[in-house]
Amino acid sequence: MVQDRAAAAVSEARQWARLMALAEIGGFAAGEDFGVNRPCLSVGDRAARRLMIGWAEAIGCSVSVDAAANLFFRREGRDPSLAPVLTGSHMDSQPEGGRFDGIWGVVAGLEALTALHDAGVVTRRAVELVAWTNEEGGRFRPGCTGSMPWAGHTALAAFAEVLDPDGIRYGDALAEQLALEADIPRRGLGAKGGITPHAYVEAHIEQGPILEAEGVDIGVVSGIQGSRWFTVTLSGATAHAGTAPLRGRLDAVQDMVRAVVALNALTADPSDTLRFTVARVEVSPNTSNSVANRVRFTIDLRHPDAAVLRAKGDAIEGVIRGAVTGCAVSIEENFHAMPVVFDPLVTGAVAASAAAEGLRQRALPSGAFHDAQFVVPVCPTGMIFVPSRGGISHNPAEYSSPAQLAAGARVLVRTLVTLAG
Ligand code: HGY
Ligand code: MN
Ligand code: MN
Repeated sequence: MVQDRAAAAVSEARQWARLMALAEIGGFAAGEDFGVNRPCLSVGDRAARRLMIGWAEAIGCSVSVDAAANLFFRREGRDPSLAPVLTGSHMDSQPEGGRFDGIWGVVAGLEALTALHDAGVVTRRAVELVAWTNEEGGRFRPGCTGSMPWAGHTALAAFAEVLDPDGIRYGDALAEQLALEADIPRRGLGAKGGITPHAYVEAHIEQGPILEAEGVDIGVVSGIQGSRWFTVTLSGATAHAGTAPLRGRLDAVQDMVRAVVALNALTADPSDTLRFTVARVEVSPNTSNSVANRVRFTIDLRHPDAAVLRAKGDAIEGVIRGAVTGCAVSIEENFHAMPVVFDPLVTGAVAASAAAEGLRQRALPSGAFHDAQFVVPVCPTGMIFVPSRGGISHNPAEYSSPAQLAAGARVLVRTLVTLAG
């Protein structure tokens, strides 16, 4: 079988060496761990992209970039008139991220293309690899600002005015990136502007504990739970911490506490299925002896059931307004990803590929969102998971072994050959 030849050409050592080379860009030691801080549209991001471009061009791939700065690598198939099969993930990391989240899926895609090249396998359909812009939403909120415009879910212009912590506009950071990559050929933005793929499969670390706990090698991902992100701004009045009576203060921190306590009650879930996180808080004037007149905090709400996600998310504003005692409230929803179910065309190919490799597999949903979530309405979509040590991610201790990642790459190349013919 052609799939066997392609899988046999996957190199565990080459894939690991590339991952470690990329981890050096923005890498930092954290105790005995090694983390990565490589924000999207940064100097480090551009250096990592150049590294990928060099490796891809060495095996004859053509390179292109679209208006959202999504970066594409294309390996021609026998019939250029056919829609390509697309694989990919993201290269940006969390500020205290690990060496595998996102970037492994891109390197695994390159490993698959390299294996096809080395094995002399030419598929019927072209195979394309994409590095999506800003999946994490760490530097610029929200995430997936590359895949959402590509999929037609949200217009690229909607993100232009988003500011990073240094006050840089997303639109300016994007323009700078595209100017510095002016030597790279352009392609139309989006499945409509470019070429609608025949299918999409994304390889990613699980970022959860299930595969490791059950001794399973490959996760055949069934779908992704829904995520909704909100930014809440409470506006009060600053005052002297020593002289202003507590009665009558418009204290934005105290009102945030009241709001979060009320939201904890709204989102309480004995089954521990719902995910509610407040993790980014900006306070001003942010001095110990002036009452805070403004607090901006984020809400990350997730659930696999669309009805629950809608009901709980829609209740947030009323709960906050009912809990605060004096501050003005403004709330903005800036990420709205409803749950998705992956297509049997892809999940079936992943399961068959894992079986052909003699690997232990199981179906499971993804707790983390991914660019794949937005590709679902465009073409048949699926994902491949490999185990994460201790289920740890978004943390320098994030780890998957060279062997686990090579098994994932062999399943990926088999899946791509099956889908591309
Ligand atoms: O937050 C997420 O789920 C993704 O890992 N960025
Ligand atoms: Mn990721
Ligand atoms: Mn992530």
